[in-house]
Amino acid sequence: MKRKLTNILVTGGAGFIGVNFIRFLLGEGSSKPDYKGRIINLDALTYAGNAASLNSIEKSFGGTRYFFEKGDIGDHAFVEAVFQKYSIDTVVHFAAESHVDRSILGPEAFIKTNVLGTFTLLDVARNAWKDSAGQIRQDVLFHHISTDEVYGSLGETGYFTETTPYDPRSPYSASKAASDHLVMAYRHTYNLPIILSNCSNNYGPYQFPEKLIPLMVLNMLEDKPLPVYGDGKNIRDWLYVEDHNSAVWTIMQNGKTGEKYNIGGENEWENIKLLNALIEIVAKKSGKDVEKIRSLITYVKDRPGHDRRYAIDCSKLKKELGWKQTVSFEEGLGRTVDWYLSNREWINDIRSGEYQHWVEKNYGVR
Ligand code: NAD
Ligand code: TDX
Repeated sequence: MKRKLTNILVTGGAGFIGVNFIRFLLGEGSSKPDYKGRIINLDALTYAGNAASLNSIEKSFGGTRYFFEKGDIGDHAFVEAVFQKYSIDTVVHFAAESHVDRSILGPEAFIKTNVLGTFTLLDVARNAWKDSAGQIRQDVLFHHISTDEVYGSLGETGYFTETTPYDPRSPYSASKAASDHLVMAYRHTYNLPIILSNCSNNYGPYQFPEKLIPLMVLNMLEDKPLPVYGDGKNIRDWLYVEDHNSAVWTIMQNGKTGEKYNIGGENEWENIKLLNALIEIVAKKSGKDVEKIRSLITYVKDRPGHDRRYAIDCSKLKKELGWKQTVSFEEGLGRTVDWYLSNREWINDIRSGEYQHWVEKNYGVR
């Protein structure tokens, strides 16, 4: 049965990947998908969310194809009302607490949003999507956005595939793993039409400057220390955010209901090597002295339980659905640095709230 995909509820649409997803789907990204329907953005606007990131979308599509609803995914009555108000037929569930360091310092919010919040969304969908005979409709879709971190940590070799057993090791990844299991359980128990995707590290515009790449870019521009955890040899697999979103859209349109797809960059970097590459780019674009920036590198105490290596095998997605990455790391990092260089207002805005207070309390000024 063909999916409707006409009234799409995007949860967490004011956060990094969600903002980029909405811009992409409404034609403001660098590739233009063929989407004619509506987007309903449900976001609690936590420290990580910024509705102003979608000002141009609001201006062009507000009240016709774009709608913003401020609220918590864990609020059953509110989510139910949003489902009814907009006749939601599709959910893309990005909303989460997403930063590993914060989950180590304060895990509770991660359990509330990532586990209980996902449960609430699933349960509202299960009730809202019943047909007149009480059967769950199959022309709808609940797409759950997850992470490669649920698979644990790799040694020097090997890759995560869709059948790698879960082995989460931080409160963040444990909460994401729990949400993945709930999504699968709603498929098996209630026949809810779900799809799950697990992606590697994203980077690009609008990423909150608590994550490695934007934090380092801003600290370089502000002559602040560049804090490298442990020996700097942990490895991540990086993907430009627009490529993640084109994969999600491909899966939503053509993926098989009930399946799980890995999404990755096939682009592994040791943190310290990535940092050195980034220093070269920032120096070139900002006119700062490369050696002066390099002298800011500061090795600091390791993150507790720091996963050593992540690497995604995304061959299922490539072979079955024909997706591929389109933005090279050099190109993507260049675009990202350009964006942070020219969006000072956004940076000041997002840093001004609760987050800065949290950073200062836990790390001292960075
Ligand atoms: P983010 O932290 O930048 O944004 C999260 C958004 O969710 C914010 O706008 C926030 O206000 C909203 N939110 C948080 N709690 C909420 C709640 N209870 N109710 C409603 N809204 C709430 O996160 P991101 O980096 O954009 O990640 C989006 C999703 O992608 C997450 O599910 C994350 O686990 C997953 N993911 C991220 C990456 C990455 O590298 N960033 C990689 C793989 C998967
Ligand atoms: O200051 C830092 N210094 C440092 O060495 C920071 C913030 C990070 N790091 C290291 C830790 C990791 O090895 O850089 C690497 C990347 O760190 P993060 O940007 O915090 O990302 P990570 O922990 O890998 O998780 C990210 O990718 C998977 C996202 O935050 C998750 O939401 C996603 O699920």
